[in-house]
Amino acid sequence: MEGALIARDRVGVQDFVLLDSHTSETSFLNNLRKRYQENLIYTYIGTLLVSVNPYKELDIYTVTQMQLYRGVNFFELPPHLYAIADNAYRVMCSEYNNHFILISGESGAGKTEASKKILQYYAVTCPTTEQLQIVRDRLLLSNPVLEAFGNAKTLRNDNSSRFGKYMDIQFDFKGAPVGGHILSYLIEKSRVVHQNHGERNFHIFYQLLEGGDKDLLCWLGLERNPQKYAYLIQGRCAKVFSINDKNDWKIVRKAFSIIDFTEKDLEHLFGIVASVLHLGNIQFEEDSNGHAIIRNGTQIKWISKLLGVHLSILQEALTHRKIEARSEEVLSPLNVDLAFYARDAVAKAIYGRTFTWLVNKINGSLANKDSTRKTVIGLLDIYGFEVLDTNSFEQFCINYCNEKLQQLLIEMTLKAEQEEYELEGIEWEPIPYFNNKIICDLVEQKHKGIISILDEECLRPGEATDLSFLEKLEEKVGDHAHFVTRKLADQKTRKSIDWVDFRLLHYAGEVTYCALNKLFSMSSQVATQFKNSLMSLIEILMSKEPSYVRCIKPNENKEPGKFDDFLIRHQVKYLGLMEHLRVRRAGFAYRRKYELFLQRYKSLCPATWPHWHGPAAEGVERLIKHLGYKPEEYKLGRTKIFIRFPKTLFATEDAFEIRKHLLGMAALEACWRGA
Ligand code: AD9
Ligand code: MG
Repeated sequence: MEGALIARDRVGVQDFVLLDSHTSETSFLNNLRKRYQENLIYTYIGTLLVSVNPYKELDIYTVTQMQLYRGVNFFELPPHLYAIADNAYRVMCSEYNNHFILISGESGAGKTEASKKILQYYAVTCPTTEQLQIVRDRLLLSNPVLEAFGNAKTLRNDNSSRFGKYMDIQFDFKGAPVGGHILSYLIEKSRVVHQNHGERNFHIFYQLLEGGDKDLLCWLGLERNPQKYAYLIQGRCAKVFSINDKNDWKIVRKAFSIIDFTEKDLEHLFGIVASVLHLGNIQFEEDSNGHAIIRNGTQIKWISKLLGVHLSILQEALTHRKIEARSEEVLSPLNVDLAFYARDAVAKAIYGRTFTWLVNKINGSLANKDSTRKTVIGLLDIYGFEVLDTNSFEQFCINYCNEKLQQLLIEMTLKAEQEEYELEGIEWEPIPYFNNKIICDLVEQKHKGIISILDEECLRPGEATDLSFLEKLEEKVGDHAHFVTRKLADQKTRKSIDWVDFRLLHYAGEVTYCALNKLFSMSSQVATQFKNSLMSLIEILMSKEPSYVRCIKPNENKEPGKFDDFLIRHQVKYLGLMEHLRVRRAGFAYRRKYELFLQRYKSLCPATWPHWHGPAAEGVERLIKHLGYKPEEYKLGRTKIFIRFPKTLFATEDAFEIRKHLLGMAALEACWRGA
């Protein structure tokens, strides 16, 4: 018993619910730190998994480990992603219902890695046939392709997802993965034409230049050196120590061939990637009328060839805009500034559409055509909450998305908890918690929310400006507790206010968004579409059984083993982990189905050992009577035993450890005697 206690002291408890001391943030953090220092990156709060990014390879994702977790009850083994994955899978198979695993946390916390590990777990442990191998491979290989086009190096993460991803894995009645479907959310297109210092464009550009063979580059009119391309050098870090573009290119090329892309598809695809690079190098100059004309003819010829668009149409598109006058379309020439703007808009649009095409194409190859009923496990891996030096419309969308997921989690965990008590006939007092619905409403409410105000402003073409948008915001939501405007321009010294911003107090922290350069007023449709797609995502999720993984980023430097107390405490706070723990502990810290409880501890009572033949509930009653549980320590529900104090279960666990030890000795003794 002493041994068990010492071990627990060193490595902490594997379920926060079992923390002995009161539920203070400090003891929570101490437990997390202790475990992290022992490379134990996973800890439960009941059935929710908390994961702290180790920033180093751990030996816990081997096939042997996967097999260890396969088909084993949730709490029987140390906390792991595999336990979460396996639990969802087993419940899906036995109850034939749909599940999702929501992986959340800020940028760089480990969401994408977690989702890939879960997918690998299913690929390795689920039954399959030779025929289904291809589906399995495609599911796995869709990742490198989407990451090449949708991920990029940012200051926070060398492989940051710049799009949201929801992937359904479909299973047949035998539990074999037979297909999949991916929904993608708002790719950060602005990155195609602009990157902040220390950041890169999407991986694919660098992969193509580093890895593409000579003939391919020649055919695309590209040079190998990324420094030659304006769209690749703004962040001044084309080379990244942790990224091997050449190798990644090989992986992506191979993946393409498995996911059913023909050579013709790839020709088009790389042609588009290359034409984006050529576009970035197009320069304009002024003609004698002050109109923009294209300066470098070679680039535009390459684009025309690669996109298959006639040269004159392309030139026109970059230097003119169409306006409607008296129901006629008239071409109006652009000045140089607007032409640069048009060029970037074309590059972003091309890339955005290509990404959508890519997702559709992958979906085509993952589609399962047979019409028998399938169950699904959905994996949600969205870009994490982020605060940059300059936060624009895209950060607004990313952070709003995280706000929505937090809302979903709050509703579903609290709801599930309350329902469970109700279902089991146990009394329950709700726990106060911060509900971020108020912030979601601020953003999305009809007529009154920020997105609606944006829409309204955009219905006043010619009149609306970023400033008028901000004034409207101030008028309509100015006194909202989570909204602050800040007029940066000093009205006394400047004639006009030329830029302003507003600040939102998100659940995860304050973010100042700039409404500079018409970023906001040009994005109305996008915001509404994004809002609608999130609403339908939430609907999809609400119809499924949830599991949660909460990822924590341990430090800002991507450094292994460094546990930054301040940073982690902040995440523990805003992720609502303490509240989650309190809810778990308020009524009853621990609950288990009678059958499982009896199965684990039956050796502790002569009446139930080695077999109990009556109903499990009665067996449990006998067992806990024998163990001396006091009436205030537990409640018996309809199908489960609820244990109020962790120490009760601890004592039982310790007794079980000793018993196991003794039984082991006895078995050994019997063995010796037999010999
Ligand atoms: V973002 O919101 O897309 O910017 P994520 O997805 O949360 O972010 P990601 O999974 O990409 O973060 O993890 C960031 C990096 O941390 C990875 O590239 C790995 O280097 C590292 N990481 C994350 N999880 C693990 C792990 N379980 N084991 C080892 C890890 N390294
Ligand atoms: Mg990610």
